[in-house]
Amino acid sequence: MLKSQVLELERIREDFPILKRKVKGKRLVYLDNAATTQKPRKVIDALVDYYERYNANAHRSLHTLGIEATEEFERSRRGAAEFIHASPREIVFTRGTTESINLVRFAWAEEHVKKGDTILLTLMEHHSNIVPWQLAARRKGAVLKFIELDSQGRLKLDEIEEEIERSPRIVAVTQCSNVLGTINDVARICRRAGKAGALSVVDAAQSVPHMPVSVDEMGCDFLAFSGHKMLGPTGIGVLYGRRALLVEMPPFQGGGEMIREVHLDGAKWNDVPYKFEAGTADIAGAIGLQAAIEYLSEIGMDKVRRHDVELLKYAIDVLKGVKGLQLYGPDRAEERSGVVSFNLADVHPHDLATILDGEGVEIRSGHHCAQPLMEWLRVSATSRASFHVYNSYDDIDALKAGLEKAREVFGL
Ligand code: C6P
Repeated sequence: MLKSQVLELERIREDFPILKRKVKGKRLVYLDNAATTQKPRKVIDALVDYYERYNANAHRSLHTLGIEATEEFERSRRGAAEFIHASPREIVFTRGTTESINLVRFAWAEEHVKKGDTILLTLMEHHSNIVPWQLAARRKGAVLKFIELDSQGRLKLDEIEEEIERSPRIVAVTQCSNVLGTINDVARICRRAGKAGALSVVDAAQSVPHMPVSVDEMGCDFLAFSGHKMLGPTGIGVLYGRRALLVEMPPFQGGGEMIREVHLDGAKWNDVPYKFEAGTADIAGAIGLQAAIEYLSEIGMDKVRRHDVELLKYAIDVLKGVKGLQLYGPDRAEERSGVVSFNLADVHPHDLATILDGEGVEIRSGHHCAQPLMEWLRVSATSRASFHVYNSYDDIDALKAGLEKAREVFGL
């Protein structure tokens, strides 16, 4: 086995029970981490421990179990805040990136976007960072503008800066593309947006799980990410929001816990962040997310990033050696996060994914919820392999072997 020069892979792989299973009689080679990651024992144990020992609602009951559940839930909020260098009061728990962005659309854009305003996006956005803005624009009579990419799928920075000078209302941009892997200089974009009086919204679904992220350094107004892409459970995510903005925003949903008092003729809102957390939260999810954050922090996000780059370099090299394979995204591993998208001649990505599955290699095929980007690439779909801390060079070799098998099957 080619060992990682950054991580103790054998030890890490031991932490993930699922990696012991077989797929179609073959070793599981899980390369669909951009869709969702696998979970370490520490996360699974944290979920079981909550349900077995102190299951209760948070912020409601004053009994022992209720107090313990509340303490752990709030410890998770502090953990998430520390992880991205924010204050716990700026951390709103949501169901994930999608809900986080929709929260900004309903609670901020609904009040502030006016007829004729521009909402600036890029061609590499996930549908979660397009459709909410389409809905807002339609309702308010605003206009969407999409920044172009260069031939390697990198954002045209000059173009985005020029557009920002024209004072858009919102600049919503992904930190890393889930298809191309491209990493965007969001700090520079947010700084420019701030100067031009535009709101900056960063989709960090593919960055927070893979590299150190500091909202403090980035200077964004809002940042969204999902627990399940960073070794945590599904159903939990985070919206970071600058405190002053959260304080002045109206609630997103109405219900229990988001109020201070309710009378027949009206209600007063709770403090932030609780004002945005109506109803019983995903308490187990938040506790599981905290375990994932601790797990990643023990490894160190610098190392997670270096491991990604190491795998990317190898993958780009290996995949370039597969005849008929077209790779998308920046050439340099340093310019992308742990994602490689490709097409093999005219083989449909779903057929390719099925053949690879037969070899135990799990990749994603399709439009990856980024259809405008597919249109720009002039394809209907791609195949995509994506990495995380437990992936090794061996996994990439298995991907290459599967691709060679596909070439044989399709007579290429
Ligand atoms: N991308 C993928 O396979 P949710 O579903 O809310 O946790 O995350 C949405 C989302 C938003 N932005 C980006 C950049 C994303 O990659 C995703 C999720 C998955 O690429 C599922 S479509």
